[in-house]
Amino acid sequence: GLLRIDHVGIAVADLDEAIDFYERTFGMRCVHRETNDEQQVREAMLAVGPEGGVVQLLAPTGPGSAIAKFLDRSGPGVQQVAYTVRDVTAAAAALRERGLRLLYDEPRRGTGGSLINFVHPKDAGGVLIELVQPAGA
Ligand code: CMX
Repeated sequence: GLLRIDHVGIAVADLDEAIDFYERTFGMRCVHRETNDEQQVREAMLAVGPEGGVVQLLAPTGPGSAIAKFLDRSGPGVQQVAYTVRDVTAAAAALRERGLRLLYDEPRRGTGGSLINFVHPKDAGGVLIELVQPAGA
């Protein structure tokens, strides 16, 4: 099952500008940055207070990126809601059994060495859902 909300992912055109906006405007703290070549994103995790969860800012690294496509179609905004799971393979299998389309046959690498998969937004009320099995879980 789902353990908690892992993060909310927001597509942005310019990562540094967006980090600056969240830090200055809301006093949030950038706690992690990385580039994920497979997903073609540069990303940053912004913490909300000491225990208020995190917002993930996602910027495309190339025109073929899912984030580039999202920005072209919808402009900047919420692109995904991510849930933490203990076992992404088991969680994906359970949702597949309930008739949902998962985007990957096998989990791929996400933030900080996590393992991830996605539910197609058309099978989840128009929301792209990410499943995240944290590294070392
Ligand atoms: N949220 C809600 N709806 C979305 C969506 C999103 N993020 N992305 C696409 N859609 C909708 C489209 O608007 C379209 O709707 P209509 O048919 O009503 O116009 C429909 O889904 C299908 O669109 P599509 O052109 O077939 O799909 P795309 O090529 O845009 O791909 C998706 C959509 C979800 C398969 C693709 O974005 C994907 O593979 N995502 C997973 C990977 C990803 O998002 N990586 C970036 C984040 C990396 C990370 O979190 O680590």
